[in-house]
Amino acid sequence: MKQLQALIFDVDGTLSDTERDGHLVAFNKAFADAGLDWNWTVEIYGDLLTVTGGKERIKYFLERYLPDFRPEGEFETFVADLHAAKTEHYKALMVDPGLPLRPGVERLLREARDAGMRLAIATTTTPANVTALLRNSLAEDAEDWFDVIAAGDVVPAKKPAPDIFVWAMEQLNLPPESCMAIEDSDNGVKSVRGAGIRSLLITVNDYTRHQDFSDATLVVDHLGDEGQPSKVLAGPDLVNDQVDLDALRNIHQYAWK
Ligand code: XBP
Ligand code: MG
Repeated sequence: MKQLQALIFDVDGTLSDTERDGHLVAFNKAFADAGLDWNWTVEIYGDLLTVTGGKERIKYFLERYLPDFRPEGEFETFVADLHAAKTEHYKALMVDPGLPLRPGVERLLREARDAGMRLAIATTTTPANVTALLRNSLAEDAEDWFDVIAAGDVVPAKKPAPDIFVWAMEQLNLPPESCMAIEDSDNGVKSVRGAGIRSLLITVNDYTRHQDFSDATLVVDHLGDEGQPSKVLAGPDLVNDQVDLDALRNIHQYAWK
């Protein structure tokens, strides 16, 4: 049995509700700037979330909803430019109005950091988006809290492929038995399990609460914070009403027993 040495966090939907309140808003702003009359609703976006990655999501939208659409100029360039404009809007939204972290995220990160637990990120989103969220919603120096920030196109295949978690563990120089992943989606579960990580905590959100998390070690509504107890949806009970470091060490043992 290996000791738990690192926590690898997903970003979107896990650290913050960035999908609904960040990415979706930024996509629609970029479409309007480009003179496109596309308006992704919260509902349509729920379907589009089956595909991870913003560029990949735009392509999936076109295939599924506008199969006859042809941009002026080269298709890949059109998608890349639209996506770059979306990233600019996203970064601006992280500053104004900014987005809160989900309950207990800051508490757990601070506890883990103080205890010397190594921290990493594995996400499909663009690196600049991660930086913008961490700086504005956590702390000015929050990027330095993480030994590894694995993001976006650093690997060719995005979640549900395991590549981003494999890459993060290579950078950490740790095997799967020493790591726990914290995720919010079924695509995340597939990626984590494909990378050989068994220790998996899920915090659900409105987009993901009905997905299949039977492969997770523990499923909660959120991590829990002062006055906001965490509710266990599947897996072993929490001793306190929060997911703290003791709880993570316990579920790590449980996952590998
Ligand atoms: C997150 C995503 C991301 C964002 C968009 O998935 O799918 O693609 O929605 O980011 P996960 P970019 O939480 O599973 O990592 O537009 O920067 O690609
Ligand atoms: Mg996510």
